[in-house]
Amino acid sequence: MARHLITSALPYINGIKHLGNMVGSMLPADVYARYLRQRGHDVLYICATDEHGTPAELAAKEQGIAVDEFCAQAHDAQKAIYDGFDLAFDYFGRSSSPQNHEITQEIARELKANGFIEERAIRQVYSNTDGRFLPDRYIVGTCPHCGYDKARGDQCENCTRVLDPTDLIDARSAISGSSDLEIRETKHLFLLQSALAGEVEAWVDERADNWPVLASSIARKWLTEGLHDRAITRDLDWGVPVPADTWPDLAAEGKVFYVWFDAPIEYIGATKEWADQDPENRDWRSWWWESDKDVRYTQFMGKDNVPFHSVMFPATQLGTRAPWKKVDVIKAFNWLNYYGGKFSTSQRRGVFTHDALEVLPADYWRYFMMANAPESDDASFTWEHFTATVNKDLADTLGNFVNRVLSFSRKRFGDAVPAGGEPGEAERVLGAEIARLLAEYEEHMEAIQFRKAAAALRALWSAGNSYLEEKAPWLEIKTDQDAAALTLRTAMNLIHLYAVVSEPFIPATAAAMRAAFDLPGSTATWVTAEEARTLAEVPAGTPFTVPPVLFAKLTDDDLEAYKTRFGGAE
Ligand code: B3M
Ligand code: ZN
Repeated sequence: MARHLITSALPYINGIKHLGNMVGSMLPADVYARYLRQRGHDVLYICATDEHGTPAELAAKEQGIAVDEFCAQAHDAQKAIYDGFDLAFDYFGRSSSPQNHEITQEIARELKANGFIEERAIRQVYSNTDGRFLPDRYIVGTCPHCGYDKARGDQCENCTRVLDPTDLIDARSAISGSSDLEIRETKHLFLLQSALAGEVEAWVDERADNWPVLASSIARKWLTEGLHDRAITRDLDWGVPVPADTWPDLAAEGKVFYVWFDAPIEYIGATKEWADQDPENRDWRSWWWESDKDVRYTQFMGKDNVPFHSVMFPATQLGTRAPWKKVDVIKAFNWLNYYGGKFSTSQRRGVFTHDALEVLPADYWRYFMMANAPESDDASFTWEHFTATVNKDLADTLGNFVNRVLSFSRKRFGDAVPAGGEPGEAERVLGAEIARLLAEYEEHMEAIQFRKAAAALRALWSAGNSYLEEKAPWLEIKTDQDAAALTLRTAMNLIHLYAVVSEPFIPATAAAMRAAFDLPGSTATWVTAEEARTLAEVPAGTPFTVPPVLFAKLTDDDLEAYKTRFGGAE
């Protein structure tokens, strides 16, 4: 069994994330990690809050608290929400950790020793009104490439191009809105990406063919545009300080590393945080050393993050000349829109993760989001689509099946799986269909194709319904008790199979389904093709209980209430 290192893009510390953030990073990573664990692989799923940079500084200022205190609180608030979504991280760290400081500084020293970091005097935007240099996110203006008028100094979120603040047309301060800006000279560290371009390109060529096309096309586009040297320090109070032993003058000026320099390094930093809190995890480097050929590293992220992960972070890693493990597969996502427009954190448009959990339990969201993941294209969230999907797939196809089978059997045969009857042609056909669909489901999960995997899972649920309708145990029971018992026992075996294989998508419901059967000693975490064909893992006589309704059916009134509460549907 392989070892799988999995990371999802680090949620920025500032503000609660919306469903669009969740669907493109943490949730799919969790679904994949759960699946691989169930298949018996050794999985390490690492994530963290991305805590440095200006937005954190400003948010703290606004709340009148110190920035470290702000980050500690915001980290806990985000972590609580992710627990609510049942995200089973092996570790959820913080990019402001001492471990990340140490590793980031070490990597910078190595890059310098290898000639890939250089000190340069640059002319930078200074805001007279704000009395400070303006780091890139705090300059806004018009994108020179696509004309979008709210482009930030580091990246245009419309065309995803990476920018330099001085590229912007009609630049203004995002803090004060002032355009009283001037250019002043100051020294910064530059990562000489141009010197690493050939190596990065060779590295991308070697593996990008195995990446889903969204990620490989963005990486290639970026390489074609050319790799430029980039400033990797900023004039901020909050961040990983430039190490004084290596750059005493810049350290004295209080320069810190640019947030996008230390954030990907936190994937490594958080692994060390994980190791430091438990002596059992001390071999953390074995997850990150290239010589450990059995580790397969998969990253999950929204498409705007791809350039940093496919090119900039690999350049950083390559430039150290240390054998850092580099990503094997980048799984990227398009945007999830809200009624055709963007989810927006600043305008509070859309559904935010804490509100989502207030409305309905995690599994409703997890299933809907993954079944409609923006994999090949942007996708749109609407409450109409959400409620229709919940009602059809979760309430009718899965939930109703489970409750109907278990309640009916209890009423007619009591609290144990009924005995009687011998599997016949209908069960043989069903078993073959279940085995075929299970193989399909596995294939899509291995390929990290969530929409297709969810469709296969839904087909597994539907197959149970078709079988039940065809056999109609409520009619069989009138003439042939054994026939009805066979049908119900087979259906209960399906429920148990659903409990096992649905876990990556709907872990809480899966646990409830599994707990319905009193099967001591049943530790299997997956279903073999043979078990799928025979559907006999839950033998006659197994005691069971009827779980409470698994998924509530959402009414027209619910739909209206959601639309009123969340708006944006006009
Ligand atoms: N924090 C995503 C963002 O804030 C960014 C991801 C970092 S992954 C190393 O846009
Ligand atoms: Zn643009």
